Amino acid sequence: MGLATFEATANIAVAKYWGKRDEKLILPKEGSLSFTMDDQLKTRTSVLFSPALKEDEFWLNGKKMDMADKDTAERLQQIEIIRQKAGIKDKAKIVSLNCFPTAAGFASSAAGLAALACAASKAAGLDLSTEELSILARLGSGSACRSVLGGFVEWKKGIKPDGSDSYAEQIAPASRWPELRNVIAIGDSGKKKVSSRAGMKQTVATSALYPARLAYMPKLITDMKAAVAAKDFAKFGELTMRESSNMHAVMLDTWPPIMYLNDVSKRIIYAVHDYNAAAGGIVAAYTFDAGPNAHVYTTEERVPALRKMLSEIEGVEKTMVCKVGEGPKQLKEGHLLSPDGTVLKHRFDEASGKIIIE
Ligand code: 2P0
Repeated sequence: MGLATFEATANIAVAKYWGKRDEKLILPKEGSLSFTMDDQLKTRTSVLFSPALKEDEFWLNGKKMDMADKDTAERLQQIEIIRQKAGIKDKAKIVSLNCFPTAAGFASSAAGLAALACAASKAAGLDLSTEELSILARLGSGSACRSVLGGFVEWKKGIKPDGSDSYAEQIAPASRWPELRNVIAIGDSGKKKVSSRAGMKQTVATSALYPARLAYMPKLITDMKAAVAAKDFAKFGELTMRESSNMHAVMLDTWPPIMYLNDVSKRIIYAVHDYNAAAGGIVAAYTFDAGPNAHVYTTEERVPALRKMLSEIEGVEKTMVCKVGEGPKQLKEGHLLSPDGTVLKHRFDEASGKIIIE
């Protein structure tokens, strides 16, 4: 009980979550599948529960957040549940640092809220199952429920109104497909115009194509799991690209329309198809989230050529290569605050990829 620090990483979905059946409990209309990424896309979060604290405090990327803000309060609803589970009344101090560009289509909220579930429950003296951690993380952000596990992960939509059966499970560990890579092509790291939360709500309310998407997803998930189990990249790749397009189609069909893909994204789509045609089969597969950056899944031996091809596309500013990651880990040192509640001066040094604590 007291202070705990965890790191969790982003996950990039291949069968995507876009739409809720319950806004408060963050229950999805359909299941989804993702790979958890390695620690190049990570959040470190330290949590302290202490009777000495007068109020809950949340620091994100070095800035104290306004706890009266509705969005912040919603995202932190798991803290009160953790207090109830632990039977404590202590206030919490949360310090979180994202080590990658926030709000640019990277699922920074997923890594952050998964790290929060792990750190806060441990700091409160709880030893929770991955199902319980996944449910807590889900209450902060849907996709976060998948980041409490490493490898290939399924978020089961569940059918119960209380959400107790809506959590993530590992389908295969990272070691199942160790040669799988995500080559990320970053063209625009600016803040997105429509948040995922607002965008998906609008899609559910207005898109005439959305029911067709929901009807196709159960088979997609079955087929995708089979393709991963067989390590059948060609099948996995085709399903991944078609699914990305399906989600972006319902986004465009939303009223008013939502468009996360830009001209750079479209150039990448065409270039990957040309690349696959030259290779004589599907060896690279793009997927785009709620942003214009491409996540191009491929296998290790293809990375140098694919990375070169992507970096030469007009508008691509940076590429990075991620492996599949192992999931959250607890840190015994490198806390972002001290046991007396002092927030330590900290920053992410992009050049070295390290967190500097002074
Ligand atoms: C996903 N996305 O499956 C999909 C693909 C974006 C596109 O999950 O409202 O930040 O906090 O539950 O999890 C982004 O949505 O939304 C997302 P909330 P979240 O990764």
